[in-house]
Amino acid sequence: MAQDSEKADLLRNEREGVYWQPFTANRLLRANMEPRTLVSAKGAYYTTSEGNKVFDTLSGLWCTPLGHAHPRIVEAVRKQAETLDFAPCFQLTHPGAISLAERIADLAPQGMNHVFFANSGSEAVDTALKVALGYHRIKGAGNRFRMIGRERGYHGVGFGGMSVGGIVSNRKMFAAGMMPGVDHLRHTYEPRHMAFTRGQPTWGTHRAEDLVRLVALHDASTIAAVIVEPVQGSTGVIVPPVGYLQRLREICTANGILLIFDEVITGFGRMGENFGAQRFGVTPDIITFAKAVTNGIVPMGGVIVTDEIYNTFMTGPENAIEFCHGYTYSGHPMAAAVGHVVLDVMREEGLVARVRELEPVLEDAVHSLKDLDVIADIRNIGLTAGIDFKPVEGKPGARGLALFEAGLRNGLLLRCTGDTVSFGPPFISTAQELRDMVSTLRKLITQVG
Ligand code: PXG
Ligand code: PLP
Repeated sequence: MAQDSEKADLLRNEREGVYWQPFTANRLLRANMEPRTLVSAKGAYYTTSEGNKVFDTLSGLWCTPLGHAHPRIVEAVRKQAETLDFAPCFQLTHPGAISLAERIADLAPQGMNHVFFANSGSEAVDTALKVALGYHRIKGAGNRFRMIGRERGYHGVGFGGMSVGGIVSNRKMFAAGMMPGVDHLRHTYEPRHMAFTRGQPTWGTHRAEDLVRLVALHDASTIAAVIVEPVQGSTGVIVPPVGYLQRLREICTANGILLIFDEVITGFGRMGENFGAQRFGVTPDIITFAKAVTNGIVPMGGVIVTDEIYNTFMTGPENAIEFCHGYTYSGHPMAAAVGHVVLDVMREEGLVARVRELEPVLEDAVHSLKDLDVIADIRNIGLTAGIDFKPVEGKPGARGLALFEAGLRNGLLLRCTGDTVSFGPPFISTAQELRDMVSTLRKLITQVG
């Protein structure tokens, strides 16, 4: 009885909008609490309040590659809560954060040996931008203040990440709060040149030359950093053209500009390597990470920087704080404990190698939908894929929404943004589950039209 009334209260609160939900059409959600309420999760599946078991096609929001309720993680959370549940990280530390930083540095490209912790991708990005500004200032180049982002980029919702981001709907309402001096590269997605490409497109490498133009326009001496996602995740899996990231690296190096890879989605195995940097063979100066580092169970994010950047900060009086930046929860003991187990499980179960094995399975599965008239493009890399649907005439987004709702009642939790569906299934998925995911989607498409 008590439980029933509790449930009724919850539903009423939701309907009244007490809980203002992020990136959500709140009124639409409140009118459709069923089937959109998730009540439990195990392995690669969620259960909805209607009792439907749905396959987690995006690993939560790209963050739970090991699946849900992993017994080792559950145990680590319990144990850490009993031992050291919180430790201040300003002028103090604890063993878990130090050793996790070391393990993360070991996974990163050579020469990137220093880790600063935050609690989300947005905080990681803001941290990275501040590292870039501080680095140049210490070097006596404080006039290097410009940041270069990219159209269609997503770097979270902090003022910094929003400013370098390239999604207009996330920017226009807050235009007055943009960081000064930010410019953008064009994105590389041109479907007429690359539709239905498997892996990296060969068209678009020349778009890296945009950076040469921006350097000519603003002068290198005013530019601090370039920030890009190796693969643009949020805008529907936009894969970098062959050689594109290499060319950005060359131009940055030639002009003393720092290169930041935002690896919040591509980090920790999603590309079949520890980081996208290794998959694409390009070493940036700064990597941002979040999400999978703790399997999404306890929030954590951070940045990895080169020895050169770290050593530049470690100057001045020995008792001075070198970087006046940090969060109450930086290196949180609960997150650090979970991070350790996640890295243990990834190594012991060979999950990064498993991504490499599953990549062709997902690739073949998604591209098998090519015959469907309603599909405009299919793309994939690592354990990610994006499918664009042709919009219903006069109703952009309607097809995506219909697929999403149908999925929830037919075994699939789909991530639909507009008429694009993105896939980032758990690394623990079986090949059969990936094939079933796509054959269920085919049925949904037929059903929804
Ligand atoms: N950078 C990148 C590259 C991201 O993908 C962030 C920063 C921000 O992270 P936080 O933890 O502050 O949200 C992200 C987050 C989606 C989706 O459906 C993607 C993200 C978040 C939520 C949904 O693609 N990316
Ligand atoms: N606002 C106030 C009033 C604070 O005291 C603090 C931290 O002490 C913050 C914001 C920042 O919070 P966090 O460190 O969790 O990012």
